[in-house]
Amino acid sequence: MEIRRMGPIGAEIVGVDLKTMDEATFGRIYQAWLDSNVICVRDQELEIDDFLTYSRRFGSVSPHPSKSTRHPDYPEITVLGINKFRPDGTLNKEIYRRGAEGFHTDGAYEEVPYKATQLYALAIPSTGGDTFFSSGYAAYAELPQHLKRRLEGRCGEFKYGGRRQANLLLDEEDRNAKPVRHPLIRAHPETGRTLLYFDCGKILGIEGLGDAESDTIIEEMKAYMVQPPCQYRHKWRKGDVVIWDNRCSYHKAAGDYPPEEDRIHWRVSIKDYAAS
Ligand SMILES: O=C(O)CCC(=O)C(=O)O
Ligand SMILES: [Fe+2]
Repeated sequence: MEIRRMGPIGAEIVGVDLKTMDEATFGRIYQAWLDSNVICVRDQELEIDDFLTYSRRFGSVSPHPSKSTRHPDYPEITVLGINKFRPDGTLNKEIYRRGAEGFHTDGAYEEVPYKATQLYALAIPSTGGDTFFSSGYAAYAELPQHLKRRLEGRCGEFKYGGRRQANLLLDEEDRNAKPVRHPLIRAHPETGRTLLYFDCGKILGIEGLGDAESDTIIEEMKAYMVQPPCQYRHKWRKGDVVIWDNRCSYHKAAGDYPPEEDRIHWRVSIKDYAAS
């Protein structure tokens, strides 16, 4: 097995079969993931059960609240990119552009947010459809002192769909979940490194601040989410298994591939065993 760092974040792993690797090999993969925020294992041939078994090495697999996009036989699997066209032939943008509205972290609306998200690429378009990643550590490091001071010890309030109420992928009865609170500046539970935990598409406001200041600071934080060179652009190949750490990274789908082509992934949300 070879692990190739792609820069300050992102690593590509080749020469391993995730179905048969041993514990020591998984240990190296897990460490590369902690070191790189996001990793891609290339060239895998997996059935759903193989994908779930591998995913469970990282934590417990938790069904996504969007019920309409779950796999019919495996609720813990979300399928990205299917049923893109409505019966009348129009493109459903919620599905086609899922994850493309801005850099975000998955599951900030959960009491215990997802530790990781993992995707397995089943079909890849001829052009476009990349995924962009950036680092929550770098975002924190570059925040100006006045923002660090204002945010230290404060929580954000988060909800699926955020201030725009972008919740069309949820069933109607699931749209009124209570907002949850998370500290905006925190240490990563495994690496100990300090990071900015933030998602402008899910945050409602910053506790203890008035609406105007909260909105202003949210706009300011947004500007720090992508810090070149701490970014990685993933160009998908069929058979890729990509896992990102939602605790210390942000990501965004390009949302730009030819809609008539397939771009299909199995996707799981993973929580820490201790937390679930
Ligand atoms: O399809 C992608 O590239 C990523 C979509 C996304 O944001 C997610 O699956 O959480
Ligand atoms: Fe996402």
